[in-house]
Amino acid sequence: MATSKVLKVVLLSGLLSAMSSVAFAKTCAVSIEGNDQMQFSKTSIPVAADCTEVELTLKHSGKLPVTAMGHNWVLTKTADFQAVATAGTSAGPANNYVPKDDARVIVATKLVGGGESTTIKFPTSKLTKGGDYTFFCSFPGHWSLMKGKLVFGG
Ligand SMILES: [Cu+2]
Repeated sequence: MATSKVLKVVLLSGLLSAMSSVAFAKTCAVSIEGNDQMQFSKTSIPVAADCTEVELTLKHSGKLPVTAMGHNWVLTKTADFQAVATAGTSAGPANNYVPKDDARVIVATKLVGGGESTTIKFPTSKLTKGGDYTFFCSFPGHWSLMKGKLVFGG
């Protein structure tokens, strides 16, 4: 008797969570390329207001190795961007040029070299609609050129 009641509750809550994920979850895929000329293919990445998750793919369309022309994709508030980029240089290649355990880093991919790509997912709950966010490559010397704005729900 008690067991079947528990079972019903478990089944019902499972059904409800399945329904809510169907109704509300929306993964939005975005992609960007980096090349051997130290350039990103985009200076702005729009993310629609109803996206609950972003699936970002960074592709290195060049040929140079990661040690010479590595690219990553790091997202911070625009106000934090320069300080995090500088800290990333200090963090060095062993940390993908991203400061470790730094709360200012919203999300960061690994470094990729020519011909490689990487995909990362992050929830938009980490973002505020209309907030000012900058994405950049934190490889030393790249972030003055390789940067742009991520616009969530703008
Ligand atoms: Cu780069």
